[in-house]
Amino acid sequence: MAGCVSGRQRMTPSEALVETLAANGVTDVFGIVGSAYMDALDIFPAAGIRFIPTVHEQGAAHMADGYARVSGRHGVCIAQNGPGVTNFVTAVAAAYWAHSPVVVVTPETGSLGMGLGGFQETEQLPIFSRITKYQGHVNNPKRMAEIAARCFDRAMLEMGPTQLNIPRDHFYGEAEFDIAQPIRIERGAGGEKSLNEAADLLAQAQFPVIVSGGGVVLANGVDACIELAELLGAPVVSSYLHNDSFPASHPLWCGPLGYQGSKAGMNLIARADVVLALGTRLGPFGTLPQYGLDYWPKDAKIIQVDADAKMLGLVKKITVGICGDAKAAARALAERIGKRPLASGASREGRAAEIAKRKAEWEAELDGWPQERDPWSLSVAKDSPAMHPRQVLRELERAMPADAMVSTDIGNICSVSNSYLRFEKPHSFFAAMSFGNCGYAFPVIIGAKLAAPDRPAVAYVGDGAWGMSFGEILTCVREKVPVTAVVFHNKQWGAEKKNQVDFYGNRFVGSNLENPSFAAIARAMGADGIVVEKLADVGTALRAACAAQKEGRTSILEMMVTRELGDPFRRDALSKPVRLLDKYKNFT
Ligand SMILES: Cc1ncc(C[n+]2csc(CCOP(=O)(O)OP(=O)(O)O)c2C)c(N)n1
Ligand SMILES: [Mg+2]
Repeated sequence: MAGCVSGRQRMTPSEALVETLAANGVTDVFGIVGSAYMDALDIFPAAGIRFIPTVHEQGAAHMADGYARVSGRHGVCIAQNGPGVTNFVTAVAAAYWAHSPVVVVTPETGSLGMGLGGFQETEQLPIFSRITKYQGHVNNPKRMAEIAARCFDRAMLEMGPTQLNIPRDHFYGEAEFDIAQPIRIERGAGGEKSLNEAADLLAQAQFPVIVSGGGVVLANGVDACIELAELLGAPVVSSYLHNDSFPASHPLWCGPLGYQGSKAGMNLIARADVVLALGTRLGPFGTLPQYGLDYWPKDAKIIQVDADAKMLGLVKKITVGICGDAKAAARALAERIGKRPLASGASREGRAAEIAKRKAEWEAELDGWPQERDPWSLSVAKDSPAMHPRQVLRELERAMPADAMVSTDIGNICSVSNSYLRFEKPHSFFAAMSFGNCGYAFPVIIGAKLAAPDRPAVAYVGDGAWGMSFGEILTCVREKVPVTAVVFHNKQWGAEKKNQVDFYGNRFVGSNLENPSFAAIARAMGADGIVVEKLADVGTALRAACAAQKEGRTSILEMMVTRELGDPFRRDALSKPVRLLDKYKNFT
């Protein structure tokens, strides 16, 4: 890379670290300033690296995650040893389950003081041991470049966060360093035998269905997935929260599986005799029954493709497991079946008609489902002037710019949005994924916007989660990163309240919220704050906010919605309360 040092040279460990960042193409690092690494921070600008100071370190690591998810490049964050570093934890766990190549740089108490309980001391390796793919500890300053480079390589190799732990005294000194060029390992399509077996199964299938997962997005394999689907005339469903893994306008697109997913997709996969699970670990939460439909086809033969061999057959029984890159595997399978007679060929038109019919039914059902119909929702919406969440989500869907990036938080309304969020291109949808932490969406979209400044950036956030994350408005304003947050103001921690409605006799412990005007707070912080109370204004507000991003303006759209609640997250995981003590006998 131009401007980077190459070959063996004498430098300081700080210089070796910064040169390794530069050698890996790093141009942005998120964090909060700290003495522990100030010696390296001081030369970031000279190395062409922008430091983005955030409000909270959790925000910094989420931003690194969003940055990585849209760009496919590393996201990098850094913080002060001790409290700065422990503030990263939740966001690193989220990035782990989002498969994001985030390099978490964690300066540590100095090696000569470690264990003495001086200041800002904690053992930082155990804390991250289960939420990183690799932990590099700079045990000697002379190894700074080597270990830093390995953290960057492993984050890409294993598609997940890595930790670079540096005792703070190890930034200083002098040594000879080699700045390594990045090692990027090409993944192949998978083993010959398993690909041949999979091709046989696909060729013999009467009703093949493809599940397109996050691995398809990571591998830039959407085109290969389309090619294979078209060869087979196979319906394509997206795995849970990977709605951007297949273009929604394609006739074979059937929408996402999982919580609040597409009934069309669920009904079609239920018919499959062969399922090709392409680039998905088939996570347990993503295939649970929904809407009373236990749709997973238990007798179907399952072909699973995943770049991580450990995921093959982990959750669902499989017939063939292929350890490979989703794009390369799809191409290899298409090549193998391209010229063969396909058992599904004769029924291709019938299948196309069935896909179209199921999709039309689902769209009609969504159109005729303006509000939730359970007794709780009907009672709270009855005399409320506020908007129905489902109608707001439909309006937002219609007004969403074509190339928008959307992040979603983990509340009830954000979850219902799964039915309404459709995308034409990959690297567009950044949901909170399996870690499911409140407070994910807003900082993630800020990171995404930094990586893709020309794309409209929109976060969907519940009012509870907004309380956790709105501080980062300051980052948008200070650093001029214009985004749009859509805040669903329903005065409750709705997703959890739903459990109290369903299981705990409407006893609302801790789930009601008193809120100030979020729009007024946004304005006080230097952003635009808009209260939206009428359905007719929803689309206009979103379009205007996305346009305002071009002028550098961040907007908070405060959507005043009713307290109605969609289906719960975890019907599977709760049971009716049992009380044995007399004093609690009414709490059932
Ligand atoms: C960090 C964190 N704390 C708590 C939870 C548990 N939780 C899941 S959803 C939810 C409620 C979200 O409320 P809100 O953001 O207002 O969205 P709503 O459900 O009202 O649409 C809570 C508290 C969580 N997932 N993450
Ligand atoms: Mg809420």
